[in-house]
This record gives sequence, C-alpha cells and structure tokens, in this order.
Amino acid sequence: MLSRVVVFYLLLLSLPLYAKTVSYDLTIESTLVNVTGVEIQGLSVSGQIPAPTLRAEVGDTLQVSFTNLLDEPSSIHWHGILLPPDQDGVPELNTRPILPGETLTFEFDIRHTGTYWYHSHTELQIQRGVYGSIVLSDPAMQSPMQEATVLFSDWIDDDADDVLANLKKNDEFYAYKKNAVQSWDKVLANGPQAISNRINSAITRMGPMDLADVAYDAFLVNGARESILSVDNPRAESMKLRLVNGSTSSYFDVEYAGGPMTVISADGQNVEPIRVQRLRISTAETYDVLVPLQAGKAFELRANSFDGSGYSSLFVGEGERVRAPDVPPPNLYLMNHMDMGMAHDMGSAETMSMHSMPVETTAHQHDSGHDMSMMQPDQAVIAHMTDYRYLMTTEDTSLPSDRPWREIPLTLTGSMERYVWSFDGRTAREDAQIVIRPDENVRIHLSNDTMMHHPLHLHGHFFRVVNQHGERSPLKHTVNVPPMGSVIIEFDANESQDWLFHCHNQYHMKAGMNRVISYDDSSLFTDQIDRRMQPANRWFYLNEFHLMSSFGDYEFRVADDRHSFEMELDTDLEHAYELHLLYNYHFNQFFSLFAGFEKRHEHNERTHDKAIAGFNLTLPFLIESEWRFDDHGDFRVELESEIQLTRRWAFDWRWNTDDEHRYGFNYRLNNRFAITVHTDTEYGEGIGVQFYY
Ligand SMILES: [Cu+2]
Repeated sequence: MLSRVVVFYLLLLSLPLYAKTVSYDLTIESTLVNVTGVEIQGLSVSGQIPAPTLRAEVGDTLQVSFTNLLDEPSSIHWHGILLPPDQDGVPELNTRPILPGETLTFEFDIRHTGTYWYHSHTELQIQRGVYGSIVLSDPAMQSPMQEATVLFSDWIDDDADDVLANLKKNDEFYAYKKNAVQSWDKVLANGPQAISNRINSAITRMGPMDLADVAYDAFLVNGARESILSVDNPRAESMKLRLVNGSTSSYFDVEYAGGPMTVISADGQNVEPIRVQRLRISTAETYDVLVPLQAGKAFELRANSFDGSGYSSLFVGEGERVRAPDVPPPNLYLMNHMDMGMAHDMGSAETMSMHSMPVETTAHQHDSGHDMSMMQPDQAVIAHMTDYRYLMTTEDTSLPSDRPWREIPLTLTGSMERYVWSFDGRTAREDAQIVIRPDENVRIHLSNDTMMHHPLHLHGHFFRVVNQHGERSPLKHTVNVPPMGSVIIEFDANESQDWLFHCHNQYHMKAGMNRVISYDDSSLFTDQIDRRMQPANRWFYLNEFHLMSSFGDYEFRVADDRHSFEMELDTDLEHAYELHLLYNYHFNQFFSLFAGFEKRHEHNERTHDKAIAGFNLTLPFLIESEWRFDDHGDFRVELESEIQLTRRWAFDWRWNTDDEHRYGFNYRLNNRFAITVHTDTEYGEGIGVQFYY
C-alpha cells in the first residue's frame, strides 16, 4: 500500500517535467478559393485549407482558441480524440456554438497518441474547407524517421446547401453530372451477368446502384489536386505518412507508386504492420503508413475516389516522377448489392485471391520502433484492403468480462429516392437518443439495409471492430458498413453525458442518420437541446414543369423526412384542367399514405370536386402504384414507371384503371432540362420541354 502511494507521488512529481500547455490561436474565416478556375467563397482556418496541423504530446494540455470571423455560427469537433464531453465541440449538444465575432477556447489534456483531425460540426461547413490534421505523439518514443500529414478531401463549386437540396430534388442529379446514370443499353452491352443483376435488383425494388452521392469537381490532397512532399534526408529509405480522409462524403482507394505501403496504425491506434498495395480509406478514417523512398525519384501517392470519378496526387520526394497505376473505374453493372454485403462477410474477390494472411510479427511497433525492418519485404501483400479483417492490434482489446453487456441492434436505413437516411427507419428528428449506462459493455450490431456505404463515427470513444482476430480486434472511431453488409462494434462505457453517433457522410448526417448516445446517470440532453440541434433546412421543395404543345403540367412539392405536400395542375392550355392537392405520409421509401382533393374541369364544362385518399406502393420492377378511393365511391389504380434507355433517352408511361394513359420519350439535355414527346388520352400528342428546379 505504502509503495503504491510512493509511486503515485513520484508520478505526480515527474509529470511537470513533461507536461506543458500547447496553445494555438486560430480564426475561422471566409477565404476566396480557386480550385476549378472559378473563384468561390471557401471557409478556412486562419486562411488555410486544410487548416494548420496541430501537434501535442501525451501529458500536454492542448489549448486552442477559435475566433469566428464568419457571419454565421461555427464549431470545432476533435475527431477521434478522448476528451471531456464539454470539449467535444458538437454545438448545442456538448459545447456552445461559436457565434459570429466570438472566441471560444478549448482546453483538454492529451491522453493518447495518434493521427486525428478536427473539423466544423456546423451545417455543411466541412465541405467548404474547415478541416485540419492533429498529430498526438509520445515524447518517450521519438522516431528519427521523417513523417508528414496527408489530408485528403473533396471539393465542389456548388454551395453545399444546394448540393443537399439537389439530392433531395432528384436522386439522379449528380449521377447524370458524372455520367453514372445506369441505362439499359449498357446493361445489355455488359452481358448476362449485368442483365441478371439489373433484373434481380429491380425485383427487390432496388434502384441502380452507385457508390457516391455527389459528383465532385475535384479531389484534393493537402488542399490541392496535386501536391509535393519534399524529403529532408535524400538517403532516407522510408517515410511515415499520416493519412487523413477529411472529405465530406468521399472514399479513397490510395496507392503508392514506390511499392506496397505498410499500415502501422488505424484511426490513431497501433496495429500489427500489414503490407497493402491499395488501401481504402472511408470518410473520416485515418491510417498511418510507411512508404519506401528512393533518391532521385518522386513517387506518386494517388487517392482515387472509389466511384472512379477522379483522384488527387501527392508526389513524395524530388526527381523523376513515377506515377501510380491508373485504376479502371468500377463497373457498377457487374456489381450487385447482394455481392457487396457478401464481400464484407466472406472476402472480396481481390483480397480473397491473396489467400495468405499477414504474417504474425513479434516486433511490437512503437513510435520509436519502425524502420525498414518493419516493412517486412517478404510479407504477403494485400492487393486491395477494403475492410477491416486484416487489422490486428498490438495489444489485447477485449472488454472486461465481469460486466453487464448491452446489445443494441441498429439497422442503417434510407435511400437515394427521397434522400432520407436514418437508423431503424427513423431519422434523428424522430428518434434522437440511445441510452446506455456507465460501466457496461455496449455492443452495437450494425446492419446496412441500404445501397450505400456508411462511415459511422462515435464521438469520444474507441470501439472494437470485432473481427477474426478476437481479443486483438482493432480499435477505431469510424467504421464503414458496406451496402447490405453488417459489422459488430463494442465499447467500454467509461465516459459520461452525451456523445454523437452518426454517419460521417455529411449529407447523410444532415438527412437524418444521427443519434445521441447518452449515459443515463449524467446525460444533459433535453427536448430543448434536441430541437436546437435540428438542421435549419428541414423542408425541401421541388418545382417541375412539362410545357407541351398540347398541354401543360406543373407540380410543386415540399417535403421533410416524413411528410410531403404536393400540388399538381394539368391543363390543355385552353379551359380543361385537373388540380390535385395532396398530403403524403411516408412510412419508408416504398410506401406512403395520402389524402387530398381533386378538382376536374372538362371540355364539356362539367366540374367535379372530389375528396381522395389512398396509398402509394412501389412494386417490383420499380413500378409506382397509386391505389385511390374518392368520396363518390370510385376506386382507381394507377401505375407508372420510367425506363432509362440510354444516358439521355428515357421512356415513361402511366396507365390507370379508368383507362387513361400517358406515355412518351424524354431526351435529357442536362441534369435539369429534357426535351419530351408525349401522348395523353385527354390532351393528345405534344412536344415540349420538361425541367425542374
Ligand atoms: Cu451514410
């Protein structure tokens, strides 16, 4: 007992030798940025995109002041760092927002090492540039090896709020822009496998898949499409790169021209070294890798957006440029959503073909220990690492066995269709909280019921991603859950108050894929905080016009996560018209109930007013059906669908049990305008334009 007290005091005495306060004074400000040839108002930290890299050592107190020079509120979150809940930076939930003109100072002790990042947690400010790297190191484990932070991000000239509004208006808005609209001509050209994939998805009412929601104008590394990293020591044989995916919604497949990379850390936590030719980094993850160097050569580190829409390049070293290989864009026609989930459970074709597992190493890796011998030249190389099965920690990460377990099943839900993303079919607005207790082991069973990848992030904790390595399953703060796949994570409930758990695709987060994890004994979360946390842009609208030589059709819709109000006016441009006013309640992307009013004025001057009600149901082959009753006792079923023939040509049809129909062709000029030829039972043939905004 005595000796323990003595050791404790010795520790206390020794702390001031190392512990110091590291201070930074930064501003959040508006900065002109020119990425694509157009000057855009970006957001920067102290004039820089990415923000300055912050460094501190274990035992230090990190003190960072942010002055908000914007005319809107902002915030800073410390992604992946363990800290007190009131320093986590989620506005309203943990920390007060930084109002225009105000200064807010964060102060917390550094408890662990690793590569992390910081970013705004307000609206979609990440997309505009508020992100930077953080390096936490251990003074006792200094390495002579040169290192650098490499921050990947994505850029679009469109205002980020408009990006979300466009995604809400039309699920193919950005697919068209980046030429990823799936059409039947290409299905047929890709042969039997593509045809069977397309038919199988259509039967299960899944639309054509895509990997990314947004068509970016550029991908950046350290703030530019192409950057150079100089090497201090021309004779150095290797270098450590701290890779951060600070994008808004992009996944990168990273490849190095100088040979395989050796992964030594994931999300700031040490792992047994593994050699990887191509490394997938999900949004908001970090990896530390060692890369070989060669005098006189500048090797390219290329980060390909995994949807094949572009890349950024970092050249490491000076001299003859050696390019990383071009990666063909993924063929979405030969990929199906069932395979993607299976790939996660059983091994994707690329990694399966490796057959060999990483060799067990006894050399435990420390910040001081890595050198060329760590790079294990005879170790098997993983051709393409797309999931976490190879990650193995250097230490036992299992949770205390003598404590209660809390099992939480959580399904990832939503679709591109209405662009609503949620957990268990409910957005954060509808179901805000998951309650846990201190000192229990929390296990979350994540299963993805959607066609997209979701990078889920838990604030203020590391969780285990349970894999084949059992007690040496890796610790992470962000985990990708692939389409139709599942992942189990578990963590020690050893914090207090409230922490956000959300999809780090910022558009998915804004669209509802968000929860607060609260410790029941210390939570400060209230309904009032819940309301203040809700995004300001709750309602999204659509105006759509068909202006034809023989008729006109105007539709207006305003919708939130669950409800929509619609008005549709059809007219022969003389005196016949039909007006619908409808309210819809959406249970999910396939089923909604509606009620409303119809007014019909026909050529024979007769007018009908009807109250109408019914439901909409998506049928196999993505046929939309409307089952409608009216107060005259009439019943009607209407079916409609659109068939994408080529990138630009589509055929659409509509038919109902009153034997009215409309069908025709659309030729898309851009993502908002089409030329259209249609015939309609009521109004006859016509040619014209179709557009929305
Ligand atoms: Cu997501």
